[in-house]
This record gives sequence, structure tokens and C-alpha cells, in this order.
Amino acid sequence: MNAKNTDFGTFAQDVMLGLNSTPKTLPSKYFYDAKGDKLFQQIMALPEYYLTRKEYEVLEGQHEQILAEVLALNTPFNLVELGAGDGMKTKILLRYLTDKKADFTYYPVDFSGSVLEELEESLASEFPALKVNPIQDTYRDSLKRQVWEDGKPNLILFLGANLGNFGVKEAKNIIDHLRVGTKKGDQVLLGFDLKKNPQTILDAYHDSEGVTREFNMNLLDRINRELDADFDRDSFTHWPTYDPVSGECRSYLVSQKPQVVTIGALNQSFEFEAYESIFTEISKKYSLSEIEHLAYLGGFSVKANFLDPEVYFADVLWEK
Ligand code: AVJ
Repeated sequence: MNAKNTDFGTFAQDVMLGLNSTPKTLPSKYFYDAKGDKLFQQIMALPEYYLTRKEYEVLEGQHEQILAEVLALNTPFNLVELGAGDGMKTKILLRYLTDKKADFTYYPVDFSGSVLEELEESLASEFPALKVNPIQDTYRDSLKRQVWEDGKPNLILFLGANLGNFGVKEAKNIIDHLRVGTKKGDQVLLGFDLKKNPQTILDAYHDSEGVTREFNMNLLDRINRELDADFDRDSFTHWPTYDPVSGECRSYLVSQKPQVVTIGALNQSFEFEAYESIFTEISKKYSLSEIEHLAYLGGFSVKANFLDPEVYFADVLWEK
């Protein structure tokens, strides 16, 4: 595997920076260790978590149109996927491209090494002839390094509303990295969760089984496990919010009492006032005009928007 070290130093530093900030915050990319990957797979199967099913519907129903241009090139290309995860939805595209005898190499990029290993195994058994080159990295660093760049056309997948994990300013910065990391003619397919009934959105992040709560809490468990800390998870509440104006769904862990948490690896204690919170995740919801504006800022032209019949989710195809 083309692995970048997601070493202890980085996690510890990010936790230190985040918990020393006001308000306190922790980066959501650290949700995804082996336990977090499993919890996210459970989230995707929840009745309230419509995102995965809606995007699956889009890809299942419209993969022919989505892939028509890249197939029409009739030349070898690279299929790069930022945040590949378990590849469940991507396999629709891989199956179709394979059936069409397309000549391409698949570069799944993910921050989680454990999910990449599982993906590699499942691809080897389901697509034995597929050329796969997994890359363990962040979105930004992978776009800077571009280990896939060999002059062939690229189709870059950024599915699953993963861009939603960034606020507006940061999302623009990621789009800038996409611009720098692509060449003229390259295509990008991005998944966006759309603005909709606020209750539907809130329910997706506040499921009745409490899996999303566990997913957030795992961050505290992970700090306990890996950084020798003493977070008492039961004294924190999972609190998601949704603001229909900004489209920002935000998750917080709220301390239910004044308390002190010690992180051994940092040699530091952190004080929490009663009801002080840690901001753990943003999942931004977009309108179609906001998405179009992003394309414009990045210097991409919009080829097509692929929507599900209920207009819950959009996969948009851009070209540089
Ligand atoms: C993987 C970023 C798409 O924001 O909806 C699910 C992660 N967080 N439930 C999202 C998540 C809480 C998810 N993404």
C-alpha cells in the first residue's frame, strides 16, 4: 500500500490543538479507526440515514450517463476516489466499466488504513482483473502528491457527501486543491447532500438506535485508548443541530458537569465547565445553486447534475 504515516504525532497534535481552542473542537477525520469504520457502516444501514441509499439510487439508475463521457474517450484512464470507504457505491461504477472492458486503474484514497485493507480484499475477490492502487492519505495531501498522475485522463470521484465535512471556506480550499490536482479535460464527480426538510436531516444525525452517538463517542474512546486519557464518556451527551440557513448540520459532545480530563500522552489536563461542548463534525447541506457556485470558483464547467427522484441527493459531474 502507498501509505503515508498517520502517526501518533499527528493525532496527538490535532487533539492538543483542538482541545486548547475556544470553543473546543476535534477533527472528524479521526472518527475513522477500525471501530469507527464499523460504526459508520452501521450508520449507512440506518433507516434515518437516507444519504447512502439516495446516492446508491442515483448511481444505480444513472451510471450509464455518468460514465458515458469517460468511456467515449476510448483511451486508458485513471479512476481516483477521494474517501473511498467500503466502496459499496463505487462498485456499481466498477462493475459497469469492467463490463464495458474499459482500461483503467482504480486509485482509492482513504485516511483509514483499515478500511482500505478491507476494500483491497473485497475488490480482489469481486474484480480479480481490476488494477487497484490504494493510497492512505488525506484529501488535500493526496491531491498535492497526485501519485496517480501519468498523463492519462482522470475521473476523480468525491462521493458520499464527504465534501460536506468541511465548512464553506474549507470546502472552497478543497476545491482549489482539486483544481490544482487536475488537468484540462479531467472530470470530477462529486456527491452532495441537498437542503431538505430540516427534521429529515436532523433525524439522520440523531438516529433512534444511538449509533451516531456511539460514532461520536468513539472519538473520546479513541483518545482514551491511543493517548492514555481518562474521558468519562457517560458524562458527555451527543448533540446534533441543523441550521437551515447555512445548511450546516453540526455535532457536539456536551459535558454534563464541570470536570477535568487528563491526556497522558500530552502531559496536559483539560478543564470543562458545566455544559461546555466539543464540536466534532460538520455535515453541510447544499442547494443546487451553491454547488454551481463552487464549480465556478474552482474553474470547472458543470456537465450534468444527477438527482434522485425525491431530490435528496446530487451527484454532479464537472469538467476542468
Ligand atoms: C461520511 C461525511 C458523509 O457527514 O453524513 C454520518 C459522516 N457523521 N453520521 C456525514 C457521518 C454522522 C458522513 N459522511
